[in-house]
Amino acid sequence: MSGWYGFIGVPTDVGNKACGAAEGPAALRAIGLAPRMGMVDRGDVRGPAYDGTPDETGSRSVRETAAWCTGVRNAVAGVLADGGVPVMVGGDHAMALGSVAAAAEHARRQGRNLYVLWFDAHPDFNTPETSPSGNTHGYPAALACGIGHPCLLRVGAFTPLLRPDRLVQFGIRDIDAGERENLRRSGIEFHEMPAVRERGLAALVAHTISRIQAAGGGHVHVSFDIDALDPSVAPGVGTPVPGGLLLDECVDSLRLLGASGLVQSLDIVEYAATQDQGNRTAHVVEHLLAGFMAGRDGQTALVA
Ligand code: Z70
Ligand code: MN
Ligand code: MN
Ligand code: MN
Repeated sequence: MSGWYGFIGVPTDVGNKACGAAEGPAALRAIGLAPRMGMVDRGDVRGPAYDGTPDETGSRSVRETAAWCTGVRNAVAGVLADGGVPVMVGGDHAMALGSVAAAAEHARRQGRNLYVLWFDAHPDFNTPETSPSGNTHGYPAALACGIGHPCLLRVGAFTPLLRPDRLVQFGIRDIDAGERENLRRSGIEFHEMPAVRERGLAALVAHTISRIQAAGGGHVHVSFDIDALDPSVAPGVGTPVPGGLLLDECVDSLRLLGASGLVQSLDIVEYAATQDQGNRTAHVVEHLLAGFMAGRDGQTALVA
């Protein structure tokens, strides 16, 4: 398949300083990720520092999160407009609001439906009312579906950016009580780990791809939080949750997604380099990307 990949670094911990994701992109540049994988390096998005002071809704760093997401939105829009596949490397998952905004605007211009596939230990479907922490990295999936903090809903050109029945989540195993109620009310399809174990991740993903194809295709954005993986595979994350996905099933799933030809934008987020054991998790990021690219380019993944 033709096309090129634009690497966009998003070095921020704006969704929760303790997640330690701000140094992720630099660590991935240090192993030469973009050139080694033939990606065009479009540089880093820049933005303000985390501010832990809660606002009147109890949310932290709302203005800062909006600024980062606006920067991400512009960078992603630039790669899409130039005909590339933007690969956003984070950095905190709050940035996904910017990616989804750009994907939604691009899809709309092309007359396509937007779908988002979300791989994560967490649904990131909190609103200020349900969030136990006020951390904006718990908000982005809900914001994409049009619910949450009004200042953040204004990041995109319109809201909702995404129809709730076009969001599918995989690998979920840490849900807050109010967040579960939000998911239920919005009718989100989310596959928790017992279901993933029973049916198989790649089979679930293949089923989702078929469903999208049967509905006429569209723009699929994949938002991959590496804490979806089991901490024994990917220790370099801020909030490790046991009982997660294995590397092979994630690589297989990303290969299927690449091969589907539907995926036009990809986030790989929450790499906390300071928590990594050597470069283990950095290489996990490389394997995930290699799987996606191999599927898309119709080749076999070859990573040392
Ligand atoms: C929790 C919250 C979260 C990432 C933790 C945690 C959300 N549900 N996301 N780590 N990446 O505070 O909303
Ligand atoms: Mn985070
Ligand atoms: Mn997560
Ligand atoms: Mn997340």
